[in-house]
Amino acid sequence: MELPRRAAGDVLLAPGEMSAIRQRLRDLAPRHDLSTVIACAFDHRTRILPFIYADTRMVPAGVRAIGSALADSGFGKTRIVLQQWNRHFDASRMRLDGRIPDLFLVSSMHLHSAECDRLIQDANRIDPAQRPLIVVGGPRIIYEPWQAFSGDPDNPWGADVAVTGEEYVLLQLLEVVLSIRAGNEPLRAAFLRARQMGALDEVPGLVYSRSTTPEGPCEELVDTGIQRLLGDLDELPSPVLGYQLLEPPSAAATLGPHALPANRVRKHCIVSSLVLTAGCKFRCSYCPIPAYNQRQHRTKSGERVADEMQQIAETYGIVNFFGTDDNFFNDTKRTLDITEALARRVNTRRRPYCKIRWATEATIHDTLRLQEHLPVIRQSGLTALWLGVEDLTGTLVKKGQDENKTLRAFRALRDHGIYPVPMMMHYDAQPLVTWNSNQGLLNQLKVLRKAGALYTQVLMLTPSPGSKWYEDTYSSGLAIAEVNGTAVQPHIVDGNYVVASQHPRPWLKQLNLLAGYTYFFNPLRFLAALVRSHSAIPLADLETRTPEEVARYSTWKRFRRRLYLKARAHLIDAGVQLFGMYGLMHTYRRTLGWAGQLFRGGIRRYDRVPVSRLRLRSPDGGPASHALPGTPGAEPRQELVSLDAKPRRHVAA
Ligand code: B12
Ligand code: SF4
Repeated sequence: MELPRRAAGDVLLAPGEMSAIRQRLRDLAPRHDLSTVIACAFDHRTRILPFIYADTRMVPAGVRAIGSALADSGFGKTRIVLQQWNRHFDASRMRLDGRIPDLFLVSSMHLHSAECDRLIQDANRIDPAQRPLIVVGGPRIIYEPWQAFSGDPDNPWGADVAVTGEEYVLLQLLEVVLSIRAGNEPLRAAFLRARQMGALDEVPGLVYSRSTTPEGPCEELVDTGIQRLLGDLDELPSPVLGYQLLEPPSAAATLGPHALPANRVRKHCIVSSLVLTAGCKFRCSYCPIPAYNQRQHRTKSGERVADEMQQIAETYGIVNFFGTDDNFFNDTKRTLDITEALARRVNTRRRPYCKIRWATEATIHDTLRLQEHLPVIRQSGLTALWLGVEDLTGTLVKKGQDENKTLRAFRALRDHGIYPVPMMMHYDAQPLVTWNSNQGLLNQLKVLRKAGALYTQVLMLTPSPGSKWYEDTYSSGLAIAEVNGTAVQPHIVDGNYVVASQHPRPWLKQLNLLAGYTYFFNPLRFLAALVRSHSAIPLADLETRTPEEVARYSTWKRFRRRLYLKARAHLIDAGVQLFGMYGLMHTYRRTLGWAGQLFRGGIRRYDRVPVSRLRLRSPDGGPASHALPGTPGAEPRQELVSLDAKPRRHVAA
């Protein structure tokens, strides 16, 4: 089920509202010496192809954005802990400036659920009188917020509130809570009062728990509805701030005295992910993105993007960027606004612009549509484009792509100096090899490699919360619940493991994924790449130093530099092959066992979508926006007799 749509005309925040709340909080902040720890949940068992390396060497934009929003609003005493870098972090022992923080925020994707739950449970071990206000958010929570609350009365744990939206929702929540907080009252106590007063119900984008006693187990969840979206992304706080808040990588369970110094950020984070645009005009049935964005396409202005890249490059020395776009080429005017602004600065050939390289995602259809603009797009520094090819024959999904169009798009990109990276999807009906057509997985990989793909990803279709197909994947019996008594755990629901298949031999599908990668990354191809490189495309050997620097070189040094740039452009292909083989070793190590499990059989499938065990309702007792069909709560609400419900004094701060 997709997320429901807000009423027409009430989808976006009023222009200027984001800037206004930031200012209002800045005014409130000096009266509240808040300290915050933001944890990014990360399950290290997920470290395999095709995301190995990108998963740990790029600070996730979500936690960085939340940290930036807090710092920008006057709450600079904030630390971002990445489990990617601090795998032994123990929330029950966290101290910031020698004290337990007031706020503990957890961000998680669905596949990192086990770690997300552990972080919340650790924080729950803190004495309730001192416990921070626990808030969860991120891609996992946006679609299934109830997962942050245990539905097991024998093992109660949970967050205080789940945020099903973006920065604005958190800031609005803070504003409400701080506006009733008395003096040095614990923040969580103020939150509990706000909850009791119904003040949270006016903040769309929250799910909070209710229980009969303040510290008792959660009995039902209240869903305040779908968030309003920020339309103009220029109103967001600068991402530069977030990098100042990172906990240095360590093996310790506790936090260090200081955040990672600016001059050491680049050592650990070589790529900076940046929000440029959000949303996509297509409606692929397996994708939750269009509904999440309420069919909106939101962007930053070109000047703003160029400023952000400049500031990050100058402050931290990071010159590689990844746009978190769903489909960067979605809208011609907006694409050109960003790329032309960047190209203008790159063309000055000044630092840091001459060094900036970036990549993002787009569709084949839109790449062809924007063909004539590829020169300026490349000038902007775009060097690689991830393309949702999925299936060359269009059997699985059609979004304006087929073999001919894909090859045309690849050619156009490469001719203009942009590496195309195909994202493929393997599915039950796709054979490994076919003899008379290009339907087979290896056939398609062969075509794409020949067309110049240096890297690829091949994922198996998996249930994706918030997508049109989500429930069907379960109710049709496609989704596997357990194999041989081993339950399908969230960390393997990432497209790299066969967890939804009606193939009579699902283990074969798992082996097909490995065969696909082995076909693409192998020693023979590495040797071939050394001789006949696919990476030596136009502009791959472009000078990244300023003309003044190069002018100072002697003729010999200039010659050596040219040689180096040419050799580097040539060797990238072989380098990617080596990297692919390294990642493949981890992929074999992790996924081969699952193929074995599937081979042994004993597969039990879901017959319906898993839903919240807890009742989920809207503030007025009606059905909740985030409830899946079958969730308790469709029935009229019975009033909870709550100790919490005792009238309390409304204390204005
Ligand atoms: C970049 C990206 C990656 C990078 C991440 C690298 C990195 N370290 O950052 C790479 C390539 C490694 C990657 C891999 C995968 N990804 Co990915 N990825 C993205 C992408 C395109 C951008 C993520 C991003 O930075 N967004 C921008 C930030 C600002 O948005 P955000 O994270 O959602 O955060 C906002 C809100 O969620 C909220 N928020 C976030 N955290 C918190 C916390 C609190 C307390 C609060 C209040 C709010 C809050 O506020 C933030 C600011 O607006 C998204 C799609 C998208 N457009 O978001 C998919 C996405 C995150 N990926 C997804 C998936 C599924 C995967 C994979 C499993 C592969 C796959 N099957 O597609 C792997 C997992 C790898 C791993 N081991 O972790 C899904 C997650 C779905 C889910 N329900 O969890 C997404 C949403 C795409 C989709 N299908 O919809 N991915
Ligand atoms: S084109 Fe990509 S982002 Fe757009 S709906 Fe399809 S899968 Fe989602």
